[in-house]
Amino acid sequence: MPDSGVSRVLRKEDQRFLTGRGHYTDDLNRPGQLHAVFVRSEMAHATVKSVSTDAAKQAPGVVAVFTGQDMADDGVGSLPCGWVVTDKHGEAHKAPPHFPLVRDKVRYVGDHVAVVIAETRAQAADAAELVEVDYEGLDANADPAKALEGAPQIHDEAPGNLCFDWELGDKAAVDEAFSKAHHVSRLELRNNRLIPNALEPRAAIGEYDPGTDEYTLYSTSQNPHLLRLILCAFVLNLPEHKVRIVAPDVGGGFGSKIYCYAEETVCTWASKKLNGKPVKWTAERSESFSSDAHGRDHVTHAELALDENGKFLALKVDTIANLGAYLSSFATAVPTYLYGTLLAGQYKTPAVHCNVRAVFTNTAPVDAYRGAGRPEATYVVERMVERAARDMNMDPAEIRRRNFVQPDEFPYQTPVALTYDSGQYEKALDEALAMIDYKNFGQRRQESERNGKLRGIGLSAYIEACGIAPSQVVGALGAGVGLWESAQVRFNATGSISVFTGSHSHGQGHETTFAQLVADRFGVPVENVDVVHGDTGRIPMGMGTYGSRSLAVGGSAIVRACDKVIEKGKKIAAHLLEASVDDIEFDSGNFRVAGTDKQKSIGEIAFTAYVPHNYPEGVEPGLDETAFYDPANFTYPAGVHIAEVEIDPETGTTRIADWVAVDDFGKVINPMIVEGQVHGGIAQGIGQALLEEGVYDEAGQLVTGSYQDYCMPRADDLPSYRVGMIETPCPHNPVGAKGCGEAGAIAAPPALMNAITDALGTEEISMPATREKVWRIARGRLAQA
Ligand code: MCN
Repeated sequence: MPDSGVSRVLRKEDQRFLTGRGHYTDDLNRPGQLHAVFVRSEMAHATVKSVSTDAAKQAPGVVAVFTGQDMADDGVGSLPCGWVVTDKHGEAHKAPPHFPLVRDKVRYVGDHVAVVIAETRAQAADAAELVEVDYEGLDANADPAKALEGAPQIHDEAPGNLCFDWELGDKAAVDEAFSKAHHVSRLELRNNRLIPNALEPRAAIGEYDPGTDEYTLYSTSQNPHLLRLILCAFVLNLPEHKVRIVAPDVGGGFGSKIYCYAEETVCTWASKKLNGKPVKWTAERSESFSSDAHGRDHVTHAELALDENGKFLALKVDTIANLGAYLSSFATAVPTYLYGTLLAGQYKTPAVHCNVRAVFTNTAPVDAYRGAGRPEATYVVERMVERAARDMNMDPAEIRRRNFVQPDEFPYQTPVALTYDSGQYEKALDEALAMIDYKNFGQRRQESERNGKLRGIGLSAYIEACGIAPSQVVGALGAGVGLWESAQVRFNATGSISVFTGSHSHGQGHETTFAQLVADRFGVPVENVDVVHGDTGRIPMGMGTYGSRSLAVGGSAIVRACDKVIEKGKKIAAHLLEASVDDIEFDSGNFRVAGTDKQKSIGEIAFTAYVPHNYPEGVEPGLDETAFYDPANFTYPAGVHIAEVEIDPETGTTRIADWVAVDDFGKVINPMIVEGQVHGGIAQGIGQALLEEGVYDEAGQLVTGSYQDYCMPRADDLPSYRVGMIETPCPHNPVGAKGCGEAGAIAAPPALMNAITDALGTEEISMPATREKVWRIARGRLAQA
């Protein structure tokens, strides 16, 4: 029996990852390669009066020094400036250009002023210090809340630093509901800026071949095909067939490696300038802090209107979203299509209105970071719901239960554009409550109090829209683009199978789970299946990995391609078995004439397909099929996480006493990998709630530019999670799966903050709930007692 299908198959990729044999971009060295080091702005905002490169050019080993003017002279364009967002006045978002090397101004600390290219990295780094930049300093602003209030103007193209003023939902209906409400709960929330910290920093090698006029870019990209498309169509203006992008093993991305960045663009362009010498760049960790796209950074005022029974009548949300100094590739989509649309949560709130003003500040660009918009939305909804329960003296589980969309109400049209496909929200809640022994929480709280500790419990009933992005749905929202995925499934003559996917695995274990999917479909051992990804030279056009789309969209494309292989296999089998195609059934790896024991294995059929001495007329040789899958809808994973904390008022330490998660990812292919995804996501969510914050000072200097100041969660900050799962299959994709890759990061912050605010007895604490903040409040509470 094949060991495929739904099972805890150990990761195939561990063979190389756990034995140190992975091949990451920085492991690659091309013959004759040179090294690039970027001269970065130390100023948050300044006019660049001149850049003197003479001394650097004379330094040992230096081959070239380039500035923005050199790129401008070559006609290099702007990096991409976001999906189109049409604001509430019908205007497209303001899209000031973002050149890979600056031309006149720097706008954040870390901005790219020049690049030095030398024979060794050390030589390039030494010479970079010799580049003299004459700056005329300008006032800076890093605070999104101040950006619209007379802060220094950052781009001429965006008056008042406003990129767009966008709304979603029926404002009149919301106002009407508020006017009749029995109770209105209010909250001011700050969703703290996060700095992604993948294990492997970004890296790139650009290599031009003057003989063939072809470019190869090795890059730590999550989506090599999209990167190629953007580079060719918008930035470098190259013919796509002359550009190959290879994203080999990539050590984590969490969204931060989706974008088209300055560095890879410069390496590709510079290699041609240098007559085909490969140009390599690998970020230092401090460069990652200052110039990877950051995440979150919202300031929000929210109000929830309720009737006397705790039923939600309407939700009103007003958000300022920080986009940083320039638009990163997908930045505009995050606080709009991925945020406003999720504000209904799991609830039947009849009216929702959301207004988002997105602003420029003198900070690193902000884009998608694990969850991207959906953690921000869930944070608003779940903090708000908990607040309302406390205001109305209701049980937080009960208030949710009263408002959940019920299983028989799907497909459910929310007031904010999305149509949820399926779910069992109450079932997840009940299981989570049982797992954490909710009904006896009061006893545990008393016990903690006897020991001088404060105990709290917090719920988070999250929903997310994964499987980005159904063309129909995002097209209807005005985004103008949709995202599908491709797959090619090739049976080789000797029976092994090569699967080529446009999804990219950078920690998610696709080489295992996609192989399981195929092995299951064909009834063959999982070892027979090899998954190839991350190389535009080997794979049909693809769209890459983000938005927990790979199984739901990429996996669906694979299943479609498998089904085409089976259909063709039936024709060959019918010929060999001298039967009608309509009589051939395929099951467990064999093509059988229905009702008989006449059969051929899929291996025999593959061999016949390539060695066609006995081949059906009119059928092409080969067993190699391609499919493109554009999803009909998002998938809507959902679940309930509950955190229980115990706070020591003497030290401000928050101990996570328990954590249960009951998630619904539809059909699960590999529970072990899925649990790992949930664990990792929760760790990131706990990091956001307790420890992490990207901080700029008033002058726009990054205060948290290293691990000394930016606090990542460590093993002893994290509890042992208890994970449960329920399964409501996705009704519209052939796998039945919903995405799992972001759930933990979405669910965790409100669960933990609800628990902490429950323990402290106040909502007046923002993320991260550091020891100092907690200590001050807890001490104050003790003093009052
Ligand atoms: N899976 C499954 N059954 C399901 C759903 C998923 O077996 N019902 C499996 C999939 O086949 C895949 C994994 O779980 O092996 C994650 O699948 P999916 O939810 O489709 O997410 P993606 O593969 O598209 O990964 C993207 C997602 C995102 S958006 C971020 S951010 C993130 C994440 O995955 N970044 C990660 N997890 C990460 N994990 C690691 N190690 N590194 C990152 O950078």
